[in-house]
Order: sequence, then structure tokens, then C-alpha cells
Amino acid sequence: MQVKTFTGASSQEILARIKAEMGPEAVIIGNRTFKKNGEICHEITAGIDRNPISAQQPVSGGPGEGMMPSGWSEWHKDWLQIKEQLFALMKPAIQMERLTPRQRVALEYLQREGVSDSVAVDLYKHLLAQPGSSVLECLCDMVPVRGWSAGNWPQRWHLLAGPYGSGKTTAALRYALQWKQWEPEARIAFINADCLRGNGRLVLRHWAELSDFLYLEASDASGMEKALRACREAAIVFIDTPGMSRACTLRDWRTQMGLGKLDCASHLTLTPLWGGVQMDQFLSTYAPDGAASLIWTHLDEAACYGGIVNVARATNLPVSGLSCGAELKKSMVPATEPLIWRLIFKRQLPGELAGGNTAVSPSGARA
Ligand SMILES: Nc1nc2c(ncn2[C@@H]2O[C@H](COP(=O)(O)OP(=O)(O)OP(=O)(O)O)[C@@H](O)[C@H]2O)c(=O)[nH]1
Ligand SMILES: [Mg+2]
Repeated sequence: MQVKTFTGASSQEILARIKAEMGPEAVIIGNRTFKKNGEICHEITAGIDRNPISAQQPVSGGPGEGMMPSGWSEWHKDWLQIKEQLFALMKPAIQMERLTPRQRVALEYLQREGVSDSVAVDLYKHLLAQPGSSVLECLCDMVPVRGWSAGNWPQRWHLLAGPYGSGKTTAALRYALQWKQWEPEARIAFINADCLRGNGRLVLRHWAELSDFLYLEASDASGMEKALRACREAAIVFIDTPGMSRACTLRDWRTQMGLGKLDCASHLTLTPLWGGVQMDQFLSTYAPDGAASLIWTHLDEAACYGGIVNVARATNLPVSGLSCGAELKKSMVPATEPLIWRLIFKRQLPGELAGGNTAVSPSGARA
């Protein structure tokens, strides 16, 4: 959802601007009238649902633009529920008899595995629009994949973000250890921006020392500034972040830490253990920051994996990693399409394939 606040001398003029700029589908979220320098001003906040969360551009411009109005999250939650109900109403419009038996079986299976009604309707429309195509072909268009590799992720700065306990620190270490295998000479640095709490800090510090990574801590903007400078020589830098409270989005936090303009790839650690409303809440906190990829963690603890398709559809973000164990080593593999589809359709964990066909070269090519 893109939100923008417009001000002007009359409501009519503002409404015309909203329509011209955001289109006829924009909805009015709030309005107020106030006096500025003795003149009456009108202010209207409008929103439009531009499908993928990640496609939202950070809103630039005057102060207040892009800020969520008060009560926004409640409104957003209601809107998502209404949307889901609308899709539930549309679901009977899925005429299974128009699909081939294989397509039908696959669609029914996905629905049982937790794929949302909106995604099911989407998939059905894709299948009808491309007669003869397989469900997997359509799903590949809907779930982008860009596995962790030097070729796929040449950025120097990588930020790991996600809810508390979702696996940020372990994912960062695993990505760094994989990088070290590919480029043993590369100088790898870690900035721990979650250094005020004990547990993860000790683990990270321990492994950084063992693996000869440069280890720095930054609990505020000035600490971060120093840490960024100290990483001058590093070929690749991982920034480990704390979980966000409900009042603070990842974008707010980056701004507070002076990272607003840092050109880094943000990888979000998520687990399929969270259901629809909870996942939507997390996505609204972490994804609109221009996130680069999703890392699915705690896969070994999940009962079904349809949520992976729902999140891909909602964010349009590629999956970069799959984690299926608490151990630091051999529990994470770079994502590939076959691994994801085996996970969703056969509940086969990537770890069970490790050592064979999951090996990925630094360029991202399958070995
Ligand atoms: N079973 C299982 N455990 C995992 C997985 N990934 C991480 N863990 C474990 O989950 C716990 C939390 O992982 P962390 O990497 O510390 O998560 P975090 O997001 O950094 O946590 P905070 O820093 O506390 O917010 C640790 O005990 C990890 O070993 C996974 O894929 N499966
Ligand atoms: Mg951590």
C-alpha cells in the first residue's frame, strides 16, 4: 500500500491531484483542515494498494509524506481481512473442471498446505491464461528465487533483519561462512547492531573470532558511523540487527542508525510457522524498506509450507536461503527452485538433499 498526504487550498483541488497522481483506485484514509498563516488549509491522506510490498518506492518529498497515519496498522489489518474475504467469495468462481486433472490436484494440494485464497485465485487465472502450462511453471513465475552466491549477490553490504529469534544471527554467520569457502582470502566483517543483549552477541563474537572475521559493535548512530569506517578494507560486510518493536519499522531503525542511505542488500529471515495475520504484520514492519531477499528459517519445525508462496506473492522478493536446523553448519542451503518445490509439494527438507545435488558454486551455478 502506497500512502501519500496532499495539502492544498480546497478539498476539490486536492482530490483532483490525488486522482491524477494515484489514479481512481486511491482510497481516502484521512483528512483534516487547519489554519496556516491565517489561511485555511486542507490535508488529505490517500492510499493505493500497489500489489507487491517490495515494489513500494520510498516516498520522497515534503515532511510527513510516506508516514503512516495514526491507526494505520488497524486499518491495514482490516483491509487485508476484507481482501481475503473478497477472494474467498471469488473462490467458488474457480471452476475446477476447467483445469486438467494434474492442475486440479496440485491446486487442491496447495490450498490444503496453506496457500491463501487470493494466491489460489491468482494461480487459477494464470493457468487459464496459459493453457497447457504446468502448475510448476506458473508457480515459478510467482515465486522468484535468487540463491545466495557471490554471483547473485555482489553487493558489499548485507543487512540481516527479521523478528526476534527468527534466525538473523545464524543466517548472517552461515552466509559469511559460505562466502569464506568461496573466497578464502576475502576480508569479511561483521557489525553487530544488536549488541546490547547477551546471547546472540556472544555467539556472533565467538564465531567471528574463530573464523577470523573483523567483529565490530554499534549500538547507536555514532557507533555505526565508526564501524562503517572501520570496515573500509573489508570485501563484504554483514550487519546483524535487532528485532523491531511494533512501533518501529526497519526503515525507521535504519534512519535512526544513519543507515538510511547505505546501499545494502537487506535479507529478511522469516519462518513458515507464522500464519496470515502475523506474517502480514511482520511484512509491514520489515519489507517496505526495499528488502532484497527472503531467507526461510526453522523449516525443520514447520508442518506445511504454503505460506512461502503467499509471502512471495505479497512481496515479490526472491528467496535467497533455506535453513532447516539449529546447527550453524550444514543447516542452510542457497535457495533453488527444485529445493523450494520439493519442500512445498513433498515436504522434503533441503538438508536431506545436502551433500548431493544442492551444492552451489560461487557464481550461483548448480554443481
Ligand atoms: N530448528 C531450527 N533452529 C534454528 C534455525 N535457524 C536458527 N535456529 C535457532 O534459533 C535460535 C535463534 O536464532 P538466532 O540466529 O539467534 O535468531 P535471531 O533472529 O538472531 O535472534 P535474536 O537476535 O534474539 O532476535 C538459535 O538457537 C538458532 O540456533 C532453523 O532453521 N531451525
Ligand atoms: Mg541475533
